[in-house]
Amino acid sequence: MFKNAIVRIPGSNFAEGLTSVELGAPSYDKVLQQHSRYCEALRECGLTITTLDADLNHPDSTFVEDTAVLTPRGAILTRPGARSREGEVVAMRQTILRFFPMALEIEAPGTVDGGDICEADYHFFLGLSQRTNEEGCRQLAAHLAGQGYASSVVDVRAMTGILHLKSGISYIGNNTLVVMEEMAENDLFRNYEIIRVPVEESYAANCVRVNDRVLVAAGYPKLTAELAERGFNPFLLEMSEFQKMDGGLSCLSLRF
Ligand code: CIR
Repeated sequence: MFKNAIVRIPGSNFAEGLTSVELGAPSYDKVLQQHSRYCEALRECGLTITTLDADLNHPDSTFVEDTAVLTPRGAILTRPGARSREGEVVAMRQTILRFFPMALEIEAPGTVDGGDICEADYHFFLGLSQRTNEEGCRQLAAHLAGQGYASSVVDVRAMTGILHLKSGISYIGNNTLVVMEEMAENDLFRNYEIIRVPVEESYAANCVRVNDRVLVAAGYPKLTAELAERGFNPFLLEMSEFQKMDGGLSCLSLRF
């Protein structure tokens, strides 16, 4: 069960953040509306939200998930792989120390984006990506081992369609992974129930279990129906403006 979430209001320069997709520029009004609805959804799932002010020095800073890995046993601050995002961790540290007695860190030359880290109960999948490097995975695996967690590395560097591991897989509890088609056969996932996301719905593979609900991007009927059929309770949220900046549902909050 999660009790808390940390979010950050998108800044007016949100559209100046990094993106690899060509879906047009996000509308700031819609960004704020979608963000506000996302926060309401987290509240409806029972979470208490800590809302940080917009940070105009970091246009991508609303994607707070990338700055930390929070487990029931402790906090680990990351070292984001994009230069323009490194400074986001400084501001997040103070917030995290309000909830956790201390925070471990990833040190140079290691890089880790929280979007690459998929927690599946006591096992963590660490995405080796354009943002998270081998040294980052090594340091994070050691920190997690110190907390009693096992981990394995999933190399997604050759998968150009996704930014982070969690753009392609999500753990939604009940030993179930939601996995985009391209990764569904990966042997590392063999001990899990797999919900395959059809190619045309790949964006929706980034979904988030929050207590009794699973947050899912709106507009992906096949995945939504399959989740419902399997007894999960989907909560649909419009994500169009975040998708334009390579963002998904998980990256908009840190949950713990
Ligand atoms: C970036 O490129 O860093 C941001 N525009 C998007 C980050 C999305 N984060 C995530 O999926 N965890």
